[in-house]
Amino acid sequence: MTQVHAAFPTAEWWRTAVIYQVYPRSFADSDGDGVGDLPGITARLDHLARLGVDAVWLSPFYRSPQKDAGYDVADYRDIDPVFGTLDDADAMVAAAHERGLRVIVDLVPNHTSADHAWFRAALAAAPGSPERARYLFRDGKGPDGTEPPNDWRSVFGGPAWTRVTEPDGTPGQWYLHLFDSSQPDLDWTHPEVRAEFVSVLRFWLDRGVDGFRVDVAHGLVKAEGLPDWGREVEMVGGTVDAAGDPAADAAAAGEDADVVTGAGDPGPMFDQDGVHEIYREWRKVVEEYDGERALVAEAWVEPLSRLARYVRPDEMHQAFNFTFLTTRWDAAAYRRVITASLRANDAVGAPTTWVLSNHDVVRHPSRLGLPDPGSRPHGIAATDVQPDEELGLRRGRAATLLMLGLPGSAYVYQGEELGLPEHTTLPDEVRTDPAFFRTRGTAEAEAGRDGCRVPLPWQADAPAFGFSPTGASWLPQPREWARYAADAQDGVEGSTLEMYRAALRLRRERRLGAGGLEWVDAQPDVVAFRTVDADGRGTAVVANLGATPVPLPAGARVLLASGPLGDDGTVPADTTVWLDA
Ligand code: ISL
Repeated sequence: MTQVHAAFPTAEWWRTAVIYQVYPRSFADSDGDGVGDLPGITARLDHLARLGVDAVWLSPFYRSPQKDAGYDVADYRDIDPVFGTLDDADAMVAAAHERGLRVIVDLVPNHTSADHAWFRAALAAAPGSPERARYLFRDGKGPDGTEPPNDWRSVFGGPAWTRVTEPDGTPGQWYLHLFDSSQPDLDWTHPEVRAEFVSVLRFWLDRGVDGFRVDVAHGLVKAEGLPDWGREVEMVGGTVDAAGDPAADAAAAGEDADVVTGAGDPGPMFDQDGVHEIYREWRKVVEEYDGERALVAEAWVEPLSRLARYVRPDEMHQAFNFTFLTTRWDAAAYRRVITASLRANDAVGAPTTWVLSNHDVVRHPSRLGLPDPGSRPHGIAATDVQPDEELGLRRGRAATLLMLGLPGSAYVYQGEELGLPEHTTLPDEVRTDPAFFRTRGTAEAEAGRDGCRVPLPWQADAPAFGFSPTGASWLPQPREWARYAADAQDGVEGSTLEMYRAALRLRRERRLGAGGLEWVDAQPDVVAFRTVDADGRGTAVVANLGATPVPLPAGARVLLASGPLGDDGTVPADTTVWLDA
């Protein structure tokens, strides 16, 4: 047995928390307009308390034209009418706290919406004006400025620059947007931008929120002079570059090396050293408040040792582990990424996080049901190869029990506790993701992220499966989702919902989040580790990612399994068990 991570006795909540991501548009709709809202969330908090999570992170609910589902914020201090009011937000936070649930809100500092007062003022003002200086306006290249200022591409496809028409009607300057053209990037070298976000942090801290998930945390600072890059950017799965082969990089990394599942070079737009200074300032701000408020980085940065720079003691508290999320269904790859994650975070005294699904990626049961299990397409359309739903669910449950047995903090994306698959046959007419529109008709066409954002099924027999009182739903739900509805799984032995509830109960009772981790010798296709709590109580996790059953250790007492075990005391293919050990 090799110990790679030591147990610790007591801890701040964010070191071990299971955090549930609510995607407000799609969680629960109280007023029947087909879009989820804050009163809907409040009314369903008992589901989360009963599930056994520690905290809730909500994707943006701020005032927004919803060009990127709320990640385009027009007013950081107000709620969009589609989601409710500030009073509704206060009521939601209070109701969560009454149930012992902490609340993390989403902060989007890389860009505002084009509808934000600052950007409107910038458009109305002249080149070189103070109003434009808060964003990244530049003159175009070429004799008439008809070429963009540099060669950067938007993460959502197409150029990262859009040319404006000046107030006098002439073709004018260009502004940078790493995402949609409705999301202009702020200039973080500007003191007013820095001061504004500290003020926004305080606004929400004063209202009692427990922390912030920081969107595109690696993007705020750009390389001086905005130099050309000569490459395409794609944050998940790495950089598209003929010269680089992410798979080969990962293979070359070897058992003990730092692991990457994408390519390393972040380009001049991401992971610049200057971002860390911002988070040091924010850390000081949150520490002025009581109650262990936390900052979480959404940073697509590799390798893991580089990501760990975001969670040094004076920066953020957690960073999403996307290297784990993008790991293929392969036992050796899982062993490598788990070891590398724990080592990298232990080196800076931060907890490791684990995540399999969120609102930007194909839901993990569907990814694991693909011919290349665990690969990550940018959405799945009806014309694409379809995942094997049954196999995917089986592997998805096994992956979940593997994840929830690990020390540190884990994220659960709404609906994964129901085993929900991706909606893989959405008609193009209902899609809303800017990445779909910006890549449409190109060689890089993406179905986009709508398929993981479909409203939740709560009741098998109700209109819109109980998502809304009227049966309205902003995206259509597949008819087959009746069998995934929460009420169809409640109290049903072996259901995915009951598996998540049992796992979270055991995780809490056995303090798995604060446990150490030692690898147990096992067959090549098996991920097997043991964790021991501060009182010496051990739990073993055995995940069989191979095709043939493996025997349980002699005398093992099974605590929980992701699927039926063999009559002969074996762990079948694509199954994870937790053992008292
Ligand atoms: O979703 C992606 C690809 O599938 C990512 O590249 C994603 O764009 C990136 O992780 C940043 O995501 C965050 O910021 C975006 C927003 O669209 C995402 O929903 C959000 O999670 C822009 O604000």
